[in-house]
Amino acid sequence: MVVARFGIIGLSNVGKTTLFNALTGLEAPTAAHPFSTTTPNVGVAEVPDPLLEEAAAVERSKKIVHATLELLDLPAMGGASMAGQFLGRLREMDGSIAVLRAFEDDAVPADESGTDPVGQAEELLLELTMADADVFERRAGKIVKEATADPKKKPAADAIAEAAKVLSEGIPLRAMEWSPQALAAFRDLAPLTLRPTVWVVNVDEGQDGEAFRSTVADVVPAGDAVVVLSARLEEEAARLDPADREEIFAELGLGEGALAEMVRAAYSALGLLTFYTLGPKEAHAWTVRRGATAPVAAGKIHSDLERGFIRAEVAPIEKVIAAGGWDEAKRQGLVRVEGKDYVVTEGDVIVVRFSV
Ligand SMILES: Nc1nc2c(ncn2[C@@H]2O[C@H](COP(=O)(O)OP(=O)(O)OP(=O)(O)O)[C@@H](O)[C@H]2O)c(=O)[nH]1
Ligand SMILES: [Mg+2]
Repeated sequence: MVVARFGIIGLSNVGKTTLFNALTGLEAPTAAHPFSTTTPNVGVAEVPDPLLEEAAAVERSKKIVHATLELLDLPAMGGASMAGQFLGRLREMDGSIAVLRAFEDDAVPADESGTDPVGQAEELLLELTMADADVFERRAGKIVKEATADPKKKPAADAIAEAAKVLSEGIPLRAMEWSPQALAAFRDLAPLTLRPTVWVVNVDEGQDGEAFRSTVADVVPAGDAVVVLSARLEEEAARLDPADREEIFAELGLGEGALAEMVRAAYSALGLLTFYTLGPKEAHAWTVRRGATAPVAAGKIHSDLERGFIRAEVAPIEKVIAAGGWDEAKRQGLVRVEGKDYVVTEGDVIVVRFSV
């Protein structure tokens, strides 16, 4: 099982813990005063997945198994509390979810963050970049010396020195192209600015924040995803029965809800995709790296399926749902037979034929 781990970061009182609660269904304390989170909250989010639920309904699956995301809700950045230890925890994550406050609320002081998401994005980026610069400069100092005695270390030393220079100019590492050798040299240093980041603009219920998608995207490294949502609305919705939640989102014109979009962006930022197995016992969402072949995907389900892989029957989940189930999709000729070189695509439903 691929586990995707994300750290939730942001300035104080922007709604980090509220978003964490919305995603995990937990009830970690949130408060209207700044710096309310002093130790990290840890939780697991089920990936909201309307297609999985629809497919389970047509197959009458007894159980639904969602893909998951591990989340770490950190104390605010920008304060002394964020120095050191918590950045270390963030370095252990695969990616970051950065919360930017756009909502205005007199009851929730905005002294630490303001309500301009663009300025906050710039501030956070700079803080992470400076933290990396520190680590890289220290390492560069040592490894450049080591390389004079051991020429094998020269390429790594050059790459780290170059990265230290880039960082000290305020440029996050993912804004530049690096060779595979350079990236390998950086790995031990776990740079924060190489982590894929999803930027979440936290608006008030009913506030139109669509314009922030492009204004935030303009100041963050190209390719970072920007999502607009109301953390408080999502937190309230997460406490409801799924059927009521759907109805409320439909009434508000929010479709599947912004959390689903946010989590998909997080998955895609890590280069992960979702495929499915469906049956009367369970409807199951699985996670693999983009580019994984059918046998590798089969191995996520069970190692026997990878070892004894013969072929896979494959159909897109939307078509399976539209046909009214897997058997009907097969009768309609919508199911393809794929061999061991087949590269799995997002939304594939797979039946593995194997023998061991
Ligand atoms: N009006 C409004 N209030 C919100 C929204 N999201 C969060 N809040 C409120 O803002 C306050 C701070 O939320 P938290 O989730 O504790 O914020 P945080 O970023 O975790 O704060 P620290 O841990 O102190 O840095 C709480 O009172 C929330 O209810 C929103 O979308 N709209
Ligand atoms: Mg908090």
